[in-house]
Amino acid sequence: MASKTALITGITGQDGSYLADFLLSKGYRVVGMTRRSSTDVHERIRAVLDRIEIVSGDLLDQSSMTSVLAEAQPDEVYNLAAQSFVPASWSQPVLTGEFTGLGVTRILEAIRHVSPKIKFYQASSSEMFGKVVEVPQTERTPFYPRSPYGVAKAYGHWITINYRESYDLFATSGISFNHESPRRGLEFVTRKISDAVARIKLGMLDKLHLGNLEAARDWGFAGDYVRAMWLMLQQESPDDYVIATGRTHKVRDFCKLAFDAVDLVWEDHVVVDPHFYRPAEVDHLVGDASKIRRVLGWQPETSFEELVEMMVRADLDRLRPFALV
Ligand code: NAP
Ligand code: G4F
Repeated sequence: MASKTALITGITGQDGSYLADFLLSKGYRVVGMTRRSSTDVHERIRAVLDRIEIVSGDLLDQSSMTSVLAEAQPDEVYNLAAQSFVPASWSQPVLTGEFTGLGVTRILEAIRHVSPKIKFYQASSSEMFGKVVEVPQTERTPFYPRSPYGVAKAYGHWITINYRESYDLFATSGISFNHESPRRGLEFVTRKISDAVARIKLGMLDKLHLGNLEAARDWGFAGDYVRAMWLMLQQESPDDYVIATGRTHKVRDFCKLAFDAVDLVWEDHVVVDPHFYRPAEVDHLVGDASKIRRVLGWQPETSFEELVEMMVRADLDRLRPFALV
């Protein structure tokens, strides 16, 4: 059987890089869409650059989305591109709506016109649950987003369902809870902590400034989550799934484990800094992934404790050559 072709938007991001690794291991032809940049943005996909194809496109540009699909001729499209950092969505709310919300419609329109047979995955987010109305959150839990990002994701989620119902597209939406890795952006709290812990251990830093330590998240490993995305597109019919571990921890728990991993006491180094508080917070997320477990047989393979350890070790290894001691 000829190998399948997958187009990944957001291939330079955390999830895009893990998904590219995963699909290559499955024998896919992988095409990654990137936007124009004056600097090198391929750091996370450097190891596979010679095995994938890169095409130029931008979620803001309808004609580029159509050209990318016509050129790549994919069987599957994974839409992972977005302005994904929640605080930036308050400073750039309109742009976040354009990228993270309307960008989804642009891709769906391109699919409709170029090849309606394409299977489509939309990266929806547990941020849509926001000020949660029930615990744990399932595919049926109503949304109450608390940031322009969450609102834009809710739009992307519903337009995906709408195109499935209006045009009979194979359009699916994975409602992912937070997932992290050594490839996570440094601005997100888990990687900010693991990076700082490594720097403190190596004598390069003394204090770590954080915001709300009481916020609770259902944190999993990104490598496990891209497998769920792929499974969703291997089914006979499209559906939406919560992707989560079902366990929740506070930011302070992550701190404690990360500092423990290098025999440091977190209270000696963490400073609470109101600068990092958000205009509206999402206090407590925990997902109920029983549907994806039951229907697709997916479950996470990496525990919270293993994830923290993996991230701290990776940052120590990365930073050790730069340490003076
Ligand atoms: P990420 O590391 O921030 O990656 C975002 C990607 O989107 C980057 O490749 C970025 O390209 C690209 N991008 C941004 N704006 C674009 C535009 N206008 N045109 C084309 N590409 C653009 O995010 P991630 O953690 O991998 O998350 C992947 C997706 O899952 C995102 O949609 C995110 O919102 C969603 N999600 C993530 C989580 C999570 O916990 N990680 C949970 C739920 C949902 P550049 O390299 O050029 O910036
Ligand atoms: O790591 P975060 O920035 O992730 P957040 O806001 O939960 O969003 C991530 O997960 C979503 C899924 O639910 C994705 F859709 C989204 O794209 C992104 O990947 O913050 C986590 C928590 C927040 O409650 C925040 O207030 O950590 C708290 N926090 C405390 N101090 C901090 C900090 N967050 C950041 N980024 N930096 C801090 O210093």
